[in-house]
Amino acid sequence: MLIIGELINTSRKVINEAVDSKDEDYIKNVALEQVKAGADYIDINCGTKVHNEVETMEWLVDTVQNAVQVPLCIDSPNPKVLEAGLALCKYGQPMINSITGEKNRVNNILPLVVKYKAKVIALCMDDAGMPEKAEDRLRVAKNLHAKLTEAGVSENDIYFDPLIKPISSVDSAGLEVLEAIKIIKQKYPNVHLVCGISNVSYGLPNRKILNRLFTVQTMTMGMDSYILDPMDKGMMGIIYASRALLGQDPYCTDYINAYRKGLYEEIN
Ligand code: THG
Repeated sequence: MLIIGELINTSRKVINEAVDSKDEDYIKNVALEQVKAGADYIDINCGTKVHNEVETMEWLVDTVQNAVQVPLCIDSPNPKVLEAGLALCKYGQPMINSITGEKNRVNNILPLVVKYKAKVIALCMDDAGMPEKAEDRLRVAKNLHAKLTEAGVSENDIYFDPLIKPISSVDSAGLEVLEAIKIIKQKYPNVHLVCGISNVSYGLPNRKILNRLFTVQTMTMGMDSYILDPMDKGMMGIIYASRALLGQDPYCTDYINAYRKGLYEEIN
């Protein structure tokens, strides 16, 4: 299970302001708090900075690494931004977020995965666009699996993202993702599955309940990594409990230790 902390994203107003004012202390603190809360990787996304995304990524990577010594998840569709971030990564194995089945992205990003020996998030979309059905996702996953493994990428470094769409726009969006996880895991038992969970609840009230329940449902189907807010102690409790219930936490050691450290919320 990898927890990828999502909070350093310039689509969030607080981060956008900290980047604009070069507030290093603010960014460092958000990185540190996420690691203390249990994040294994820190995602860095400055996609809203269309005119200086490369420079912003470089500044954020350096700033975060001045606060924490954890690996980073460099989040951009742009190969130049990815390479700028990767070149500065100092701690552990970096993660590329993301490649897709689109010709351009495969041509430009696959060489970076190999060069930096990175883990890679592979979005289940291609030149045909966003997937609808579970089978559409499997088709893209097959194509990407072939290209990645032929290039020498180990299955253990591949994280398929089925792409979560809001259930407020398509009733069956959640169900198709659950089915996709099942059939991708059936075909490729050694790859990983990851997602940004909060898309599922977009446009609806009381989003946390949907995000938390969908985390349990996707874990049950075999998803094993999440891009989320690790400071959400309710969510972290659900993840620790769900791992233990699914037999992924021998002797419930992590569940107990995280409880003792106060890493998740107690429910009365
Ligand atoms: N898959 C992959 N990468 C991703 C995503 C995904 N990267 C970006 C995103 N989705 C995950 N990251 C975030 C970061 C912040 C927020 C949501 C997802 C966030 N959203 C606020 C909300 O939902 O209410 C709105 C922003 C605000 O604070 O103003 O904080 O799916 N591979």
